[in-house]
Amino acid sequence: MKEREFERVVELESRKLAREDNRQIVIETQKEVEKNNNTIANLINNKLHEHNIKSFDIVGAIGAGKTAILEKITDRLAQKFKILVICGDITTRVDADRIQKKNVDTIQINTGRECALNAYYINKVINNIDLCKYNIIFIENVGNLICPAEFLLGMDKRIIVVSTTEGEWVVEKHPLLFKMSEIAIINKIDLVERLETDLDKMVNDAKEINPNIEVILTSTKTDEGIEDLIKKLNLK
Ligand SMILES: Nc1nc2c(ncn2[C@@H]2O[C@H](COP(=O)(O)OP(=O)(O)OP(=O)(O)O)[C@@H](O)[C@H]2O)c(=O)[nH]1
Ligand SMILES: [Mg+2]
Repeated sequence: MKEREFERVVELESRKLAREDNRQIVIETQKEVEKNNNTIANLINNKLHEHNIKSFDIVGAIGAGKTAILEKITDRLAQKFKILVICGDITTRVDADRIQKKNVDTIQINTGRECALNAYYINKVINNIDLCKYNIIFIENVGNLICPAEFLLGMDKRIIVVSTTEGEWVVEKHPLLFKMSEIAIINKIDLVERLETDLDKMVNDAKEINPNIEVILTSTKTDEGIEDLIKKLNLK
């Protein structure tokens, strides 16, 4: 799609997405938001492909270790690739500051009352940066296992992160995001004996919900699984 046409469609879609009125309209708009969100997400994805950028949307429970995993993988990849990390958080830029220490560019998006990033936010970022500077984009979504399911962000792959501390039922309780993800990370496996979490159940549940999902067990404390995760990103 030509640059100007792209801008026009996104502008139109974005305006619809931003519309908010009374409660009745909000409900109607939420459906509209989902529809238009995916249109914008597709446009974002096309634009990233035009620039040969590989992209990943990391979702997961609060405190499951999304930022810790990003710190580990950017630390290993920063010498070889030009990386941008976009972090979503309600109010702070704590996560972006942590990742920036690994010598990669970061952008923090504060969502205020919203419990997930959406394609509209990401589109704003994409339109304001020089995409030629990057070959990988990671997005860390706001920590929760429900809202991000509604909003695709135009990334190539979605990675879901849960950890042993959330208990062995966390996968079966949140099937939608596991269905929508290509890679599932079960983090904090260094704690599994102490917590007596049934790791096999978590792995089996993920596979049952989505037989195509790659499940990787990691610990950012012992580095177990981190190299395996990097291989599965298929970056070459
Ligand atoms: N034991 C253990 N602790 C971990 C591991 N990974 C992360 N943590 C700890 O878990 C806490 C939360 O980690 P974060 O990386 O901030 O988690 P997050 O998912 O980014 O959290 P939010 O962005 O707030 O949702 C920190 O205290 C980390 O040190 C792990 O593999 N093992
Ligand atoms: Mg984080």
